[in-house]
Amino acid sequence: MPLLADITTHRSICRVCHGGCGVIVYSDGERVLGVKGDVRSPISRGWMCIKGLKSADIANHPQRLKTPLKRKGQRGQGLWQEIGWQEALDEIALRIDDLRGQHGAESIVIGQGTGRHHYMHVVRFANALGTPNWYEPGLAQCLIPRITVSHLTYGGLPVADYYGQRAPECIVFWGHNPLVSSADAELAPALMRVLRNDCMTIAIDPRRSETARRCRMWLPIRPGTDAALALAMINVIIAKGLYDAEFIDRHTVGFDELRNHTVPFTPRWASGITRISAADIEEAACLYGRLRPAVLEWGVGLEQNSNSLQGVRAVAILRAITGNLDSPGGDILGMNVLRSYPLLRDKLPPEQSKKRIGAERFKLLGGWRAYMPSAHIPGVFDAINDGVPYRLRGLLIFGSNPLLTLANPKRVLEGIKKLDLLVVTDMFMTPTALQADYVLPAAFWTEIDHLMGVPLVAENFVFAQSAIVYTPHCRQDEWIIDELSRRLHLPGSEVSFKDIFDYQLQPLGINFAKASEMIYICPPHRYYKYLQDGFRTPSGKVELYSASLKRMGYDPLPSHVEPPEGPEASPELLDEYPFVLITGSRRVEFFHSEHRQIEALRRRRPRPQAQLHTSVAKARGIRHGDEVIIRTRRGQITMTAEVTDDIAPYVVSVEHGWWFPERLFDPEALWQANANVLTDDAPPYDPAFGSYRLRGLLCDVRKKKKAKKERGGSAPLQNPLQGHQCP
Ligand SMILES: Nc1nc2c(c(=O)[nH]1)N[C@H]1C(S)=C(S)[C@@H](COP(=O)(O)OP(=O)(O)OC[C@H]3O[C@@H](n4cnc5c(=O)[nH]c(N)nc54)[C@H](O)[C@@H]3O)O[C@H]1N2
Ligand SMILES: Nc1nc2c(c(=O)[nH]1)N[C@H]1C(S)=C(S)[C@@H](COP(=O)(O)OP(=O)(O)OC[C@H]3O[C@@H](n4cnc5c(=O)[nH]c(N)nc54)[C@H](O)[C@@H]3O)O[C@H]1N2
Ligand code: SF4
Ligand SMILES: [Mo]
Repeated sequence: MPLLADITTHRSICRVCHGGCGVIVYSDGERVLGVKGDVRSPISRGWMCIKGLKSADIANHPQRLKTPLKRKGQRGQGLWQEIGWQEALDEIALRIDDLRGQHGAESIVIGQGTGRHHYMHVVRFANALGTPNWYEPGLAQCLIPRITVSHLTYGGLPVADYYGQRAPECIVFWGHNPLVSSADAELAPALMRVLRNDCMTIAIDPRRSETARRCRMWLPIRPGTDAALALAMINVIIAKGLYDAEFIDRHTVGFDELRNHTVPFTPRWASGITRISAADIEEAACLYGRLRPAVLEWGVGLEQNSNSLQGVRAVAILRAITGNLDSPGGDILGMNVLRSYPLLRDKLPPEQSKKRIGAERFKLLGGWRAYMPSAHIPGVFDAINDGVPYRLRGLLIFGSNPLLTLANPKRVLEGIKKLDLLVVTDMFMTPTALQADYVLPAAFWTEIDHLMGVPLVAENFVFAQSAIVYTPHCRQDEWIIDELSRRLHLPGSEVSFKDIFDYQLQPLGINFAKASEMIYICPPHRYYKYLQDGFRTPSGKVELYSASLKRMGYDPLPSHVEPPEGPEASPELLDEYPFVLITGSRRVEFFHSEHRQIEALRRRRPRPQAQLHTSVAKARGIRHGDEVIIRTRRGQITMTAEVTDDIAPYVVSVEHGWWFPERLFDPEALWQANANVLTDDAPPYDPAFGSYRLRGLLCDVRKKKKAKKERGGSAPLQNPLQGHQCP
């Protein structure tokens, strides 16, 4: 028990999720003893979510990896030799060098996880190493469509202005649940403050999510049909003259084309597709069109389907025609106050870029117009498994758990077994790390030096933190990358990640040491930047009609495409799979596949849950808390039923990321409740991003029967998709 006199306090930034909440950390110099919210944070103002509050439990968890490990037995057997850092890094560097010499740098894939502190450093490493093949489980399925479309349409990613003098009059939450997700450092507490005002709020979501429950209007959309709804809202806004004529006249191109294009897309047309009544569509469009300033908050619900480009484009255009861009209390364009991360793109030779898996086909994911060119994940696993178009042999993973977070994880495992080299850096032994040749213990947020732009990508503010406790055994990912780079004599290896922090801070006239003293750096926001600078698009205007997309062979104006597996496109499947499946709606206790071993969090949510509507439960004889089997054409999993009225009556929503640390060595446990057994990594993909389908698929749900009762079957169910009429 440390004496009170030995306890020190530090101010820092939580990064259990994408991060950003201000924290006071109590420590005895060796361990984190506890945390609480920092009231001085300009955004979180003392608030923290339950995961962040349990940071000490995570930091000090007995199952944290404590030393580098080298595999002794078969992959997945869990027989390890403990080795030192020098030995591990020397051996890994040699193995990388061998692969590079024998098969080319492109044979080594770099995998990483969502929006962590080391994100850009990993991309830099791939470029320096000369491999075009890096990936992240989000990207085409998360944020890259929103970022890319925003750049194509208005030259930057807009974020909600919850921080200025003026509050929004209207907020639309589109496939987004920020009260739970605090996604991309757009933190829930800022939104909570705004919601206390009397503003109009509309949620477009198949579930009445935590955020939707706080909204005045809930539009339970059929998953994967967002483009149709957005097109109809554009139609109404134009037909009723609710657009910002002056803004359109002065700052946009292609309005006439847009107007002509959207004439057929009436609320009545969209109603049949989205299963939202025409009256509700019209009302939502009128509210969003009339109230200014308005914010349109969008989430990953728009992207995890095979129409991600045009769905996101249609929604993006709504912002532009209503003149809400970069206005106080509206959707503001990023200030990008940090100098952009030196990614060493010029070190990747053009002949190597050409070898990027999927680049030619998915131009906005991997081609030269891509925001941050990366490889197409299903293609990567084809290349590992089948050697097509060439064999990928090494995989270095920094903070990701692909056996839980990628679609078709059984194929991922098959591929992993074939690799010559798998290195996983993680804080815990995960199912993925269990397959590795080397496992390296990663540092937790209290143990790292870090600089972040907030919100991610837009970077209106800068937060900085320095390590509070240095653990002797764990290392920050950036340090590991620097050490490998030096051993491999890679370009840029003379620069350390901390030098890069100083470089990024130059425009602010401070260095990292100063920034981490200040912690929160919040320059005033400049609104209406386009009046002076124009929009950062080829025409300098908002491109409602995108000539760039047309040149690349994509539709210059958005359109609806039916989800390829669904009640309209594949009615022949409805007898067997009568429901629409969505996966991965966030839960506040867990970040993706993390935290199942953190007792205080797991106790709050001990079992994986599937949400289904009361009417479905009744017809299937399912009660709240029953075990249910959810099946798609690709496989089945078991979860606990959460029966609710807060979901469209034909939708089943399953949690993602579930594994059981207490059953790490049971091979069946990995598939038991793994949502991605149900999802689809097969074509068709989004034509520009290659997005695959994690939401909007067909499924069935049945009560799991005890062996004896199995014969009885369940009551015949009236198909909730056929015959569902809009009011
Ligand atoms: N079915 C379905 N699948 C999905 C989604 C969905 O909605 N539905 N969502 C997708 C999306 S949007 C995303 S972004 C991905 C996320 O996919 P991943 O990024 O693979 O998700 P995590 O489970 O968070 O994996 C992160 C791993 O990194 C470890 N870790 C945490 N911090 C650090 C660190 O600082 N360094 C290192 N080295 N390791 C660390 C954690 O212990 C964990 O094992 O999942 C995707 N998968
Ligand atoms: N606690 C916690 N926070 C997280 C994460 C986490 O795992 N846990 N993950 C982080 C990551 S990487 C991401 S990408 C963000 C995601 O953050 P969000 O985008 O806010 O969150 P989700 O809950 O994935 O999805 C939002 C909503 O989309 C709805 N939805 C599903 N399909 C559709 C559809 O077809 N159309 C529409 N309109 N809505 C649909 C779901 O019901 C859900 O309520 O969260 C981040 N924050
Ligand atoms: S929302 Fe994210 S940053 Fe804030 S306390 Fe929770 S985990 Fe930490
Ligand atoms: Mo994500």
